[in-house]
Amino acid sequence: MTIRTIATTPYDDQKPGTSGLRKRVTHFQQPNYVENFIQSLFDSLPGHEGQTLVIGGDGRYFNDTVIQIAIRMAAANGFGKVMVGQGGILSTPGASHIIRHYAAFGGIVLSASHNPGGPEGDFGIKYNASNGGPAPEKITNAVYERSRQITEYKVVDTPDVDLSALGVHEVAGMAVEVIDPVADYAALMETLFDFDAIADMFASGFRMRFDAMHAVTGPYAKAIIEGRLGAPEGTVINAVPLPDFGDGHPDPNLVYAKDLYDLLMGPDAPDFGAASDGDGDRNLIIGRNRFVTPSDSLALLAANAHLAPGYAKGIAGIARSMPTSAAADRVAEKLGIEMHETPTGWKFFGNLLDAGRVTICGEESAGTGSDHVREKDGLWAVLLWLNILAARKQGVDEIVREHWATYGRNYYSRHDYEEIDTAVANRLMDDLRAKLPELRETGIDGREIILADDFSYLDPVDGSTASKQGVRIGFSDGTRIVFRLSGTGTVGATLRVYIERYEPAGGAHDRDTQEALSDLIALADRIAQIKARTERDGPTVVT
Ligand code: VG1
Ligand code: CO
Repeated sequence: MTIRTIATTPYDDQKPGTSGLRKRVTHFQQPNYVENFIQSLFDSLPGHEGQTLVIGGDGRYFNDTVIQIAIRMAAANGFGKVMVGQGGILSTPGASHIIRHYAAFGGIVLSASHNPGGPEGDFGIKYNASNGGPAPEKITNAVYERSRQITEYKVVDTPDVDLSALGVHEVAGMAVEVIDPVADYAALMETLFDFDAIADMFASGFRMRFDAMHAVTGPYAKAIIEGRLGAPEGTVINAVPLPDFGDGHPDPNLVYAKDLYDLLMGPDAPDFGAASDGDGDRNLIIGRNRFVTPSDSLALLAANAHLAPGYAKGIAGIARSMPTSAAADRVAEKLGIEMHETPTGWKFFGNLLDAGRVTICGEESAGTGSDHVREKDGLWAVLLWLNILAARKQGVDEIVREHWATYGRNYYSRHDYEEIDTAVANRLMDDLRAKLPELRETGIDGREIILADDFSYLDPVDGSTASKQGVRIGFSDGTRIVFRLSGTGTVGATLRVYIERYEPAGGAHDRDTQEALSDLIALADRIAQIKARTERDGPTVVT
């Protein structure tokens, strides 16, 4: 089989963001756009010859096309073997586990995560390294540099591989193994959690709804929750991954999973509700009459993890992204374990996890995970919750209230202004940065500001740094406002404003979140002049 070398010209916009290269499908469909990026990636991975590459995706539109391209290019570039999920399916945490379990060189995950799919939607390509985690910036920067100079790519001329059935194929001398996307992952979950206790809970009438949002978690949740744990059929809804996610927006938040929220707040609410996103790494947790904010969920999972067999020995430490609330910090303090604050994006947790310094990590954007893989893991969070509910024999609401009574409550909300003009967004952030010295000096409304900076991170494991990771303004009572621009959007800019207020143990923990934060929301607008500059009345998404 001859390897063909095809001439190409570079694109100047192949810079991976918070989580891979993410663009409109139509953008990816430009001539050689996919090939350029994949070749730039392979060119930036010394030592890949003869090694195993894992490939899979969340089933969105264009997945099938890109998987075949990636297989042909992997063969031409000298990989020894490709492992690909049946039907092209692998969740992000599932792919992370496969890479680790089979000691693969790395993996390509095709997903734009929570962004909408379909021909008019978004597409994305992520690369995960041999530890199973998202490529660190060292690699993504190299890929970007390479993509600006690329002149040719390599490919073999072979027919499409049939991904519909399990088995091994050969593509130009390279083995392509089509694997069950769920089996290894389900087995891993069984080592971490007390499946018998959870199954008993379902057998005694515990009711749950899991909304897979027509995305990748469907087959995983069906096999584990209904299959192994014996929840009644119909517990998992929207379980078949569709190329356009059933025309939905697979982002498990209070806007796009509103039906689930309404069900859990309604008269016939089940005990527990959960959802996951496009690629299966996020989770939404709602108890009967109790929405659990992701930041609280991180703190609660860390505080109760020892109730699950996989964490019975306790956890080494916790890490959270900077905009995530400080609720988890209080748990770490009480447990006397390490606590780390990292920039947004799972790639920053990898070194801490590899070094064994932290066991549980989380982000306010509904991502939680542990050292079992190197990605956030939606279903893992749901199963840990179920394990905790089974062990404590209490409802979600009761557990959350007890947590606040012990640690205090961090009222928390994120306000997103989506698809705003990029120039306006950049100016807003620049002006905000320029204002910081003055704010530190004078405070605001007579309140002392103890922190006003643009977050920089020094990785304690490898000494790498990341700067300009978000403007934070903090007050002495634990109140904090954070401003940053999204790195996952594909149209214009998205401004994220994160607002947090701490109410100590014994304080008023029953207030409505938006009401409890209303003065800070107004203050954020005054400091950054958001409404005036964006010409918007308010945020497009409130979580
Ligand atoms: C968002 C979230 C971040 C998350 C990232 C990827 O990034 O804020 O916490 O890690 O999405 O999640 P940004 O830059 O738009 O704020 V996913 O589920 O897209 O892999
Ligand atoms: Co995701």
